This record gives sequence, structure tokens and C-alpha cells, in this order.
Amino acid sequence: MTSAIKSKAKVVAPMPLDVTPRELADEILKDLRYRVGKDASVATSYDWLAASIKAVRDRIVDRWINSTKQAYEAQAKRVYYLSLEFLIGRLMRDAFSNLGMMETIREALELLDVDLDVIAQLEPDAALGNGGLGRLAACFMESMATVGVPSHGYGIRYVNGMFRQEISDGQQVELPETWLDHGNPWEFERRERSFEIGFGGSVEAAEVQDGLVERHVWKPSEHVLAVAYDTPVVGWRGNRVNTLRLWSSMPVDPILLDKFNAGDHVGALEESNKADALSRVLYPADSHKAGQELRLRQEYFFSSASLQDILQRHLSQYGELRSLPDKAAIHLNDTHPAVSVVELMRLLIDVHGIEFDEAWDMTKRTFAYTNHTLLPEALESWPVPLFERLLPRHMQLVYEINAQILLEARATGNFDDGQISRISLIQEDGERRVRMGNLAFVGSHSINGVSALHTDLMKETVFADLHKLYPDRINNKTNGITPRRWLFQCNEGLTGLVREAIGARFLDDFEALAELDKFASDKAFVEKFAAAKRVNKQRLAQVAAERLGVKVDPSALFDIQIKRIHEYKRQLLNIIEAVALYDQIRSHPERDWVPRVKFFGGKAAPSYYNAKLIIRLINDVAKVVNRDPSVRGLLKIAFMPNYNVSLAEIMMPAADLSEQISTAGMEASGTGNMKFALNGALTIGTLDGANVEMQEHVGEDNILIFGLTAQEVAERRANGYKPRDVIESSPELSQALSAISSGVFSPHEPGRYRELIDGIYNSDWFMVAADFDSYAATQRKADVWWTDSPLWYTKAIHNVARMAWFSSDRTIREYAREIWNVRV
Ligand code: 26W
Repeated sequence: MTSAIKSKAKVVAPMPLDVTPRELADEILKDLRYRVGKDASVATSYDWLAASIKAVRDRIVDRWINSTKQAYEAQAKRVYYLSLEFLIGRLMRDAFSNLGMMETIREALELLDVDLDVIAQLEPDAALGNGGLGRLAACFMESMATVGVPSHGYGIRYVNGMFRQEISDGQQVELPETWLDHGNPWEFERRERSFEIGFGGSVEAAEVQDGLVERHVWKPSEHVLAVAYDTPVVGWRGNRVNTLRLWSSMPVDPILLDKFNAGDHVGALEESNKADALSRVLYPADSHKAGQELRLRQEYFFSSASLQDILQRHLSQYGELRSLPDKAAIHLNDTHPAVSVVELMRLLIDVHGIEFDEAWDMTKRTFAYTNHTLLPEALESWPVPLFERLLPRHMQLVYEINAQILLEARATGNFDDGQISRISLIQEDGERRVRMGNLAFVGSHSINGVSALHTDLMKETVFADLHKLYPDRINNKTNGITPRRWLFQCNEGLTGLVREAIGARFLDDFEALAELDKFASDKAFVEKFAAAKRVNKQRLAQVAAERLGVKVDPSALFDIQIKRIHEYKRQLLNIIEAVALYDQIRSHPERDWVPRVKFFGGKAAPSYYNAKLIIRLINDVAKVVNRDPSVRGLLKIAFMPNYNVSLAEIMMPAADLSEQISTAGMEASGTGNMKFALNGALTIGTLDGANVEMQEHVGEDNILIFGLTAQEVAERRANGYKPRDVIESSPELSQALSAISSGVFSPHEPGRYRELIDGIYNSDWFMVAADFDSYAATQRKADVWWTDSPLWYTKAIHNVARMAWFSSDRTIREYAREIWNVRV
């Protein structure tokens, strides 16, 4: 590649984007024939989908190659974003819309008698991620291409991404997601770009020169190949196209002929099966220790492949490695790729002959790390014996690095034994484990949190001691979302309205969205805004009718909580409040109740018992409430199955009220909160994660904040919190809890929820009881706001107008300037 670039550096003019529908239709027909191999008369919808993508893809490839050449010629610093998850969703609309070709392609397909919306539905939703962290990686990739950061995302090409969720008899059932069944027209296989990855074996120390210098040679006992698959990532207006490079595992020897010839036909496939397992499935664990050996193998597999690739690219361009930190910024998306720190050390020292001290300096200048959670159960660590068996050379390097760090800490004289043991890369109490958070921290020059509150808490809790040792490293970069997907594409109605009101400038300069603020009280605009919202609600109502058979009224208040199911996110608080409301509606039929639909959606980790039970409870309550004639349709509950990016694109624009109700101090940032507000929903939420900064931006009058603060939660826990006392002083809560606990919603199995509810009485770690009254009262305040409809929409418009800061373009510019040292 390099020599080709050097010798023929001429930039080819890319195919034009301003093609007519007729011309594009002809191109699609040609692609259908020669690249899909079908005639229009027999083409299936999948064939049309493939042909349409291929027709547009050519334009992307031109821009892609130009972007790569430009970065090469400018000797630009590149950003490498290492992430075990990329929750990209569908790509077609994203690419067409960013290239400004949406209408042309729609009309071209009309000429061919094909409906774009029909084929768009067929594109699989690439769910190579669990939740927030994976979706953030996808938003960042799009923003890096948009603001012009030359970058590569690195991850794993899982054959089975996040599982498909079905609800059967009210319960979650997990089914494999097979997104590659019909092929993937977006990806390019790069067989020539493959690397060997080793595991196990032993380390030999070789004496070089007079017994003075030791060189270590790792002799792995197993090998697999990592093969690259590239997907272009198109920025806004197609100005830059970056690369998402996902690794797929392959056996070095697909068939062990010795074994095969000896008649051991199963044994002959051993390597093949082992390699196959590596990139087969995404761990569906969100904030839970994945724990298994296969997970560590996945982490090392993609870290090693990515680093070998990065070093090869650097060497072929610059001919030496010492300039690596000036030309490459490698970002660790949480600790999942943290083993990269020791892999880079190994490659620099053992393969490229650089000495330890220099290699360590280069490593720290190259890496940066983002922490996404403070939950202790989500902090990764690996048992020393496992780590040592799989990665013996890396284990040595961990010890060597650790010795240096601990000496450095001791030398300051500022650390006692307890602090030293918390700084250590090895956890010594109980089973000895390698702490991946500490490894990522010491190996990086920058460690960032994802909201102001989360970053403060990081300094005070998990990384307090390391922060004391290295006070300049921790910094904050509040998360953001890409407005292209989360406004322009998913909400065409609102986007059109904004454009009518303030002009088209905000499409390219998102800060200009602030100009919408002055329309918040403009009667005509408010009416149009409400009408656009209504269209989106009708669309969701139709989806709910199709998928659930539940009929909902689009004029009701749409109250939505969609995210992973987790106790700290408190879907339980929401459903308990729904039960209390149900009770109130029946007891006080004479009151003017605001008609409400409570939507839920989200997946539970398959092994997370309570999360699954909460899904079941929501469905059980829905069954009773939705059928009760005395409710008179004033309250409906709908659990939407298989929440994913595509469903989010329908639900975010249809929300009136966004539920962001985590126990304060536990949600690192949240990004769904931003998507809802940008689409004109009001937030009901705690002062947690980015909600705090959202309140600062939208103003206290335009958000519904309730509950304990993070500090108050900590104090209550420290001072012996007694949930039982709280429950007894709240008649509404007591009644709701006893209804659930006694089996009102599970008459055939009355004890189904007893333990779950007992948990609230006895410990209530997540402060459901402590926050209940405040939450319920704030919901009634929302009812009052809703009743004054123009005022509600005025607040909603303020929310939209003041969300510009939460664009991931802003976040990426901050990363570029303050962490990566890349010009934007
Ligand atoms: C080891 C298993 C595992 C897997 C994923 C542990 C932890 C995770 C992630 C940290 C979970 C995650 O997605 N965290 C979310 O990251 C978002 C992006 O920064 C934040 O907005 C969310 O608040 C945070 O929960």
C-alpha cells in the first residue's frame, strides 16, 4: 500500500454526489446485474438493498481513498479508537443522508418501483455492542469523520452480536442474532492484512552480549490468525471517510492433517473450532464481570492485532518507531483493551529491541483511557494464574511495571501501606488478580470520565490513590451524541421545522441550533412543533400495535424508559410508581388524570436474575393494568421487545417524557438522556451523570429533577439507612409494594416477586424507597405541566434549542485538542 501511495499519489476526483435520480437508477440496475447477479424481473428486496448500497458505496470508496491519501501525505497524527463494542445499527440511511443523497436515492428507487422504506427495513441492525459504551463508540466514529480527525476504529467482527430479545409469557428469551446471514455489503475483507496472535506457552530469556542484556522470547503454544474487515465510516457531507477495522479470527491450520489422516476427524478440526469461537459472540454482559477465559482471549486477540497493524503502518510510513507517540494516539474505550498497554511494551521491547524505560515512556505518551463506570462489579480484573497461563510474557511485564510504580509511590513518602496496596496492579487480598483499571491508568497520559460528576467521583473513589500519585492525568470529557443520526435521520419532521425557522446553517454548524430558542414561545411554531411530535407518536403507536397488540392513544403523554435493564437504572422505581398511580386512578376516579402511556424497553444480561425479574414484573403489571376497565385507558403500559438502535430511532422522537432516574452517583453519564431532549422530550431525572449538565444547559424550569443527590446517597448509606421506616411513612409506596409482593400481578404464582420486594424492605441499596415520594410528586408535577399544553411545548423547544453542546462533535473536538493533540 505504502509504495503505491508514494509512487502514484495523484488524487482521483471522486464520483459526483449530484447525480440525477435517473442516472442513479441506471447505476443501481447495473449493480443489480453485474455485482448481485440478478435481473430486475427476479430481484428480491434483499437484492435491491444490496444493489442500492453498492451504487452509493462506490462514491464512498472514492472519498475513502482520498481521505487516506490526504492523511498520509500530510503526515497527520492518527487516532486509533480501540473498543470491544461498536453499536452501529443500520448504516444505509446514515451513509445516504451524510452524503446528501437521501432524496435522490428515494426517487431513483421509485423509478424502479422499489420503496426505499421497505428495503431499509431489511438491513440488519449491526448490534456489536451492549449499550451506552458501544453506542458512544459509534457516535464518536461518525463525529471523527465529520470534524476531520483521521482515525481508525478497531474491534471484533462478532458473527453473533447482541442477542435478539423475545418476550414470551412476560419473560425475556435470548435468541442468537445473525446479522451476517444475507452478507454484509458494507465490509471489505482484507485477507492480506492478517496477523498471528499467540496464546500460552513459555518465555525464554536469551542472553545477548556478555550476559548483560537479556532479551525475552515468548514461545506461544497456540496461534490464531486475525483477519481485517474494513467498513467505511462516512462523515457529514462525505468530507472525510474513516475506517472501522474489525478483526475476525481464523485458524492458522484450518485442518490438522496429521490427525485427520490418523482417522481423528474431530481432533483435526480442533484449531479451527478454537479460532472460530474467538470472534463468534459478543459477551452480553453490561456492567457485570464477564469473567471467562474466552473474554480475556478476545481482549488480547483484538488488542494484539490492532497494535501489530498500527506498528506496521507506522513503520512503513516513517521507517522507525520512536516517533510513534507523535503520530499515533491510541484510545482505550474502558479497560476492555487495557492489555494493549503490555502488548505495546512487549512489541517495542521484545520485537523491536527498544529498552524498557524508553518503551514505557513511549507507551504512556501514546495511550489514553476512558472510564465508563464506577460500579465495582464492572471493574475488570483477571486471576493471576489465568493471566499468566494465557499471556506469560505479559505477566512478567505487569510485574516489572508494577515494581516501578510502587517504588515511585514509596519514594514520594506520601503513601501508606493501604494506599500502596490500592495503587498496585495486583490485587492481593483474597485471590490475586491483575487490575485492568490500574494498568490502563498507569499506562496512559490521560484518563477521562464521561460527565463532570462522574469524573469528580472517579477522583474521590476508584482512582483516589492513583490520582494523588498522578494529579495531572484525570480529566473530564462529557459524552455527546451525533446529531446526524439522532436528529436529522431519525426525526425528519422536526429537522424540517427547525430548518424552516432558523435556516440550514445548523446542519453544518450545530451550535446554531441555539437560535431556535427564540421560537419557543412563538405560537405558530409551537403548534407546528406539537404536530410534528404527534406524527412521531402515531408512528410509535402503530409499531406498538403491530408488535404488542396494545392500542395506545397518541394524544396521551408518552413516558419512556429505554436502556439496559439494571437495578441501578431503577426501572423498578418506575413500575412501582405506575402501580401506585394505577391504585390512585381507581381510588379517585373523579380526578382529572392525565392520560399516560408508559413505554419500557431494554435487555437484561442473561445471567442477571433480578433484571430479568423486573422485565417480567413490568409485563405482569402491564397485563393487569391494560385490561382493567376501571382505568378507562388513562394508563397503559407497554414493554417493547428487542430494544436496539433501530427501535431507539423510532422511540426517541416520539417521547414526551424521558426517564433518567438512576440512583445518583451510579450512572456515569447516560447518552439516551441527550437523545430524548434533542428530540423534544422533557427529562424526569435525578442529579446523576450528564443529567446535571443537562439541567445547567436547559435551565431548571425545563427539566423535572427529583431525589437524593450523589452526596446524599453516600451519606444515607453511611449513616445506616432504614428503608422499612421510609416505606412505613409512605402510604402510597407501602400499598404498591404490598400489592406486588402479595401477588396481585402474579395471581398464579403469588410469591413471584416477594424476594424482590423484600430486598427493598431489607437493604434497598439502590434507594428506591428513599426516592419514591419525591419521584411520585414530580410525576404529578409533570401532569400539571402537561395540562398547559403550549407551556409544555415551550419547555420542550427550549430543550431542543439548548442541546447543541451535547453533540459528539463538541466532545470529539475536546478529545482531539486536550487528549490526542490532534488539530481540528
Ligand atoms: C466487563 C463487562 C462490562 C461491559 C461493559 C463492564 C462494563 C461495561 C460498560 C462500562 C457499560 C457501559 O456501557 N457503560 C456506559 O457507558 C456510557 C458511555 O460512556 C455511559 O453513558 C453510561 O452511563 C455507562 O453506564
